[in-house]
Amino acid sequence: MTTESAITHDVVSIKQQDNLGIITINYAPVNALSQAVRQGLINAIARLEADHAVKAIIIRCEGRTFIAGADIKEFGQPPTQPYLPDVVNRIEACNKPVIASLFGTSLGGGFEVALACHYRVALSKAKVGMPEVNLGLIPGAGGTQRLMRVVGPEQALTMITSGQHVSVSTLTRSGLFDVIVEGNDTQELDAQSIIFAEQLIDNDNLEPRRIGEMLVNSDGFDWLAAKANVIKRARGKEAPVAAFEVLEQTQSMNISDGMAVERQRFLALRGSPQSKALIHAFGAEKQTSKPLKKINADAQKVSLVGIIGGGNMGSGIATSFLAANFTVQLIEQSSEALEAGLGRIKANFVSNVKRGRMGQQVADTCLANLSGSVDYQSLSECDLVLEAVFEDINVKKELFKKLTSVCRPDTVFATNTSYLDINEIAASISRPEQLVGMHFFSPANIMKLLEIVKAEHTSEQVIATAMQVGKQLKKISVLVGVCFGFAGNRMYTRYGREVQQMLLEGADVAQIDNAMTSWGMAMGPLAVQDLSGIDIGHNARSAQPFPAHDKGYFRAAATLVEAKRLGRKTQAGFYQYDENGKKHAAPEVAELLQQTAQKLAINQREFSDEEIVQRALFALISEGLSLFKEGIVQQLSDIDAIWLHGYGFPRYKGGPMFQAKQLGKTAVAEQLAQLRAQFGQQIWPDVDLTLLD
Ligand code: 3H9
Repeated sequence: MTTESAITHDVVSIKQQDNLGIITINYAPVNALSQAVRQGLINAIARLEADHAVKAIIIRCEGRTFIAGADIKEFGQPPTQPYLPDVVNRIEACNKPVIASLFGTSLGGGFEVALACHYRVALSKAKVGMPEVNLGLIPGAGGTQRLMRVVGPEQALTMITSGQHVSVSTLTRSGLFDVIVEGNDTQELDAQSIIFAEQLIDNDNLEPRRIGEMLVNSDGFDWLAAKANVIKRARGKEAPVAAFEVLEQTQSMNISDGMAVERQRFLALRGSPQSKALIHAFGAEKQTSKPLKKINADAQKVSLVGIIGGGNMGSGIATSFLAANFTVQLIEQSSEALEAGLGRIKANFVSNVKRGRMGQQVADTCLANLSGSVDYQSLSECDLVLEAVFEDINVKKELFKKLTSVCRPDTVFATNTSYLDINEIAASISRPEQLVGMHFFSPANIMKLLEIVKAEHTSEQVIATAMQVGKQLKKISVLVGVCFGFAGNRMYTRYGREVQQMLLEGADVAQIDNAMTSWGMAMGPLAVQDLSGIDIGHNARSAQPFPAHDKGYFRAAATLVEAKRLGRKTQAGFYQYDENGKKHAAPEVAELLQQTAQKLAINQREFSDEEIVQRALFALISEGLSLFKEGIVQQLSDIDAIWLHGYGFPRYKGGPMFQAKQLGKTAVAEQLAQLRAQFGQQIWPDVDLTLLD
């Protein structure tokens, strides 16, 4: 006969089932280790330990996951008792066997709790990991110590310094799990956890097995080589290097000394600028799905998607949709172009499989949802039709006119334009409320950023639908308004303009790129120009005369285009490229730029790296503040999310607007005033600095 009793607290409850004590954490959304959860765990362990009827204890969670880590919401505040290291030590010290029941994602502090338990039962589809480095931290509650004891320093280092979530099914031989339950069924997990606990009791195997009492086996591990590797991969991030140092320093220590070293490093990192920036980045991403002006409509259901244009962009977008299980109808102008487009999509899936992004079976299932046609009529039943054709406003107007006659009245129309005026396109069709911008970034199947562009008449329901689709595509979807370049490219233009100006003022090509990459940008701005083709932006700009107020405006690019140096494709741009594509300095570029500077009466001088970074960063800050003021973005953090995911801004610097806030209103005001005095109001306009409050 089964006897049961239960005590329910807010977030941690205890149920007694025969001689088992079952602790349940129920703290939505991800059972993070808030103060209440930590206190609840301590109380529950103490209570069950004191209860003579209880022989073994299970820690399990309700909801979508086992504990996903420390509560990030508490990170801005001073630590409160009970501290997590004390909680995990209390669990490990328990004199009855404690079993963790793992599903979902057991991350950071959650994984540390699991490692402090004496046994672990996990679903094979569950994931575990120490993602603290992604927040500029190292594990701070024994994670470095206990993980290293179980899996050895090599695997512990890989997991801790990469921050990756690792599937339990790939860790079957790691020694981390005592039972792996196939699949993803949490009821089955509960049942198997109970069976495992009962077996311990039946076999009188009640002596807790503590990881903290194990020794670290570092035999044959090359710490020196590992260090070089960690530093190389860290690319300026402090936390992975700190994690390495803690592991190396503590490998022979007992658990309590090791945890003391770990804790000290954890606390030092907790207040660091990098950690603050990374925590901000995490929040900024989550915030993109919560625009300040609430969207007052429900999303329409989208499953059949038409994509017009199978070039690089269109095929990348189609790949993205297929990978998210949408059905895609690709449209091209001719059967040859269609074949080529379908071929590109298939090649993307081949690459996905080759790079381990998905298995062959999943790729095949996705591709089974792809078809193509040269006939627009085949789009008649689509829920969403997205165009990725040539950037010509008249072509796009014609296209949407055709779509309004072919598609259902409720079909959502999306344009992937990067710069064109969506209001103008919308005004030319009979259903302007159905048109939205969905601006993907190239390669669209890889880049996480998606700008959802709300035009003047776009309906709330269409916005809700586009945002929902973005979420299904697993993109960082940011709602923006219409202006030239929307949020990201408008700022990118301003950034590029500043770099161009500095070139004319005498800053060296390689110096600019090196200064920016050393600061953390993924690529130098001029190497990017060479890659994308200097003529592309130049041709787009040449529809307008050079602005009278801005004599340096993209003149460096114009100079190079005149000299037929178009970038990598001509093996000559801001750099020279050899036949293997290797980049070299091009002294003639400096001469060409010097001549242009002379013609424009711009004096050349030397620059420091610091000045280069400052000018580029302040250009972004200034434009970002204007965008926010104009309402193109609804929250400053959206700009950061855009720059982190679309333009290679270093995540550990948080984004341009985070940088502005860190510098503070006064410092930003001073810098902008200086630049305004030097270059004029039109280039460095007044901005509303109260927006930084
Ligand atoms: C740590 O543990 C330090 C310790 O070593 C030492 C301490 C002493 N806290 O991403 P989603 C929220 S460091 C609070 O949309 P998904 C999130 O904001 C921590 N809240 O869902 C969102 O809220 P909202 C180590 C959290 O299914 C909601 O949950 N842990 C936390 O795509 C859903 O999130 C991490 O770094 C948290 N820790 O992904 C884990 N985590 O709905 C970071 C999430 O209001 N989290 N939320 O917007 C993740 O990687 C993903 O959120 C997760 C779920 C995989 C868990």
